[in-house]
Amino acid sequence: STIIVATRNKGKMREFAHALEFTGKSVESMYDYPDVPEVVEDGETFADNARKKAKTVGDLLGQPVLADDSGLCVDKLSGDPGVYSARYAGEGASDADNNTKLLAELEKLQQGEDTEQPLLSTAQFVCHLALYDPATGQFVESSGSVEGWITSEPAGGGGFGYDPLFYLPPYEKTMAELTIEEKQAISHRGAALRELVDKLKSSTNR
Ligand code: ITT
Repeated sequence: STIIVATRNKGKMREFAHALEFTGKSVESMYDYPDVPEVVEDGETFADNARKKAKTVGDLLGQPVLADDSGLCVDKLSGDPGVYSARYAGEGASDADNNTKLLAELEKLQQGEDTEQPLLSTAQFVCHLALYDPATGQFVESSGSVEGWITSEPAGGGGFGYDPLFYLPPYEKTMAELTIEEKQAISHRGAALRELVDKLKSSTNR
């Protein structure tokens, strides 16, 4: 059997496939359902958007669907880009465009300060997961976050999105310098997935 994830983000897909390997199920994405239209993400929160993606696709396919809404909240930017993380530099922006925009916004704030400090602001990655079952109309949800710093010195070729700019002091590495296993162990998505799996286990054991 399969687990359907309402995503077209290849970085997320890789992480879900890896994290859910233990279930023995194969993970499908929206690339396996090309007729499913893009869901408009107009929610104010990660939770709203995750629920909307899971419910829209779940009702359409008539099968349980998992959705991930996630993003980067930068303290010096009052929590931006937040729910707009995927399109910070505009509709259809690439990860590289978004990273350039993020550094430009933070460097603007630094103007006039004569610092060489590469760590520009504290930040959190946040992930909200929603699993929706159209047969019952019920959601199972979870969330996770991880704290780090935005660095002006991008590093690493792993991960996706803002990972090369997300510096983790305890590891002295960016998220993009971690292996997929290391990222999973500390990331917002890893934490949210572990919480979801625990919730599903305890509900089936009752
Ligand atoms: P789907 O809606 O198809 O799943 P998306 O990329 O549009 O894909 P989101 O709206 O949830 O998904 O936006 C998530 C964005 O947040 C993503 O494009 C990255 O820019 C950023 N992001 C989320 N998780 C990340 C991670 O683990 N590492 C780096 N950046 C991440």
